[in-house]
Amino acid sequence: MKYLPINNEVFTKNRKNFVLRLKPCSIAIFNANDEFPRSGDQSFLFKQNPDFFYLTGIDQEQSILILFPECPNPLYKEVLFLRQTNEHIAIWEGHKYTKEEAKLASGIKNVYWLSEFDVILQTIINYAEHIYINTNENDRYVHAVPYRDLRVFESLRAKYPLHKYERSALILRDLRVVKSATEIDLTKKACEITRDAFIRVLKFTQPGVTEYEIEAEITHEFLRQRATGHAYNPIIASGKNAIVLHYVDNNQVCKDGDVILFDFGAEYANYNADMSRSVPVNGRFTKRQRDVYDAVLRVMRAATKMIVAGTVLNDYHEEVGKIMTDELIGLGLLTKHDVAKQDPNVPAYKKYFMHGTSHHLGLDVHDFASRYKSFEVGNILTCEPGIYIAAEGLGIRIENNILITADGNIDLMADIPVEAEHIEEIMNG
Ligand SMILES: [Mn+2]
Repeated sequence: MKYLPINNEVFTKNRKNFVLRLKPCSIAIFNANDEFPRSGDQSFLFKQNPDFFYLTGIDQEQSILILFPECPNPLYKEVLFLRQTNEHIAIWEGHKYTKEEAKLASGIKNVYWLSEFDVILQTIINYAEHIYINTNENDRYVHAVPYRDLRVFESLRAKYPLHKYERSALILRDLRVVKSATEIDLTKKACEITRDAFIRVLKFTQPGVTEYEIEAEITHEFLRQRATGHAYNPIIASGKNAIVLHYVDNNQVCKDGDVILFDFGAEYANYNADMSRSVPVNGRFTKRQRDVYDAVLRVMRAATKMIVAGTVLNDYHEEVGKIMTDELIGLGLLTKHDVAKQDPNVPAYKKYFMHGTSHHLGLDVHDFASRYKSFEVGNILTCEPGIYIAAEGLGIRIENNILITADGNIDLMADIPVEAEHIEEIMNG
């Protein structure tokens, strides 16, 4: 891992909060993510399962966690299983956790090698009534490939058909959405690295540079500051490419007179930043670009004010839609007549602003949370309005990350340049 060690108290507390919500007489089993094949004998760079990391701080493949708070044998109330390393693995793959290191990283006292898992599980599982399994319940994604927790569930159900199976995801959905002080600090760190990469890019950008050269600058800044890498595939979309919402080709030349839309963020210690900015290639917005830019910024400012405890996501999106509608009328993109005759299910503004304004952010970039529960203190949300005008080859999005506090909210990206003049000043400095 490139990131610095994290105090294990946060993971110990997460496990404590999790087991408090289990039904009586329950055992919960969690698996690390699979290693995914890339080609030949290669795997993709390992990425830990976010729930597994949340509960253990262990960032290594083939690891298993058992939580059984009422286990009659006190040795097995909290057990971590790890892949046993050896000289061969050390030489070919490098360092893996020792038991001592894993104890220190996770705060779990009982650490065993993976080879002991089946025997230990068999000695305790029949004293439990419920077995909690960690299914991936993200409501925006359907997994075509059965992941490790699902495969373990199939084999457990075959061996232990009469236990009652339960869903860990319901508990984690409510826990993970409220961020602890440590999680907030790690997210802030990801935001700081992202800020530095953006400032670097502002100084680098000029007519004739390519989108991939800009991407390389960002990656350079991320890695030199201990980020694992990008939180998601970075979008470096100049001119009309900004109309493609998930443009990741990043292979065009940035032209004089165009605006570039950036959407990138660093991943630090598995926590993510998610930032968007839109800047003029030549360092000066045209009048029209500036008008659209300022409209998006006003919408972002107004929307940010609504990101407070008690707000419901759907109502919020509806309100932002109204504000955006007024701005689009101001820009001459919509008329009052268009709005008067609009289908309420597909409001007219959607032609120019087709995505949502906010999502939760955390161990997942689109973090796991209920869409129907109102915002709470400790939530981190993005705020990312945009206006995309295909006919003008212009797309502008601005996105900051907002932490909800007891007395309002804190913009975790408040120190990242966002005013048009400030951006122009840095680009021409
Ligand atoms: Mn986002």
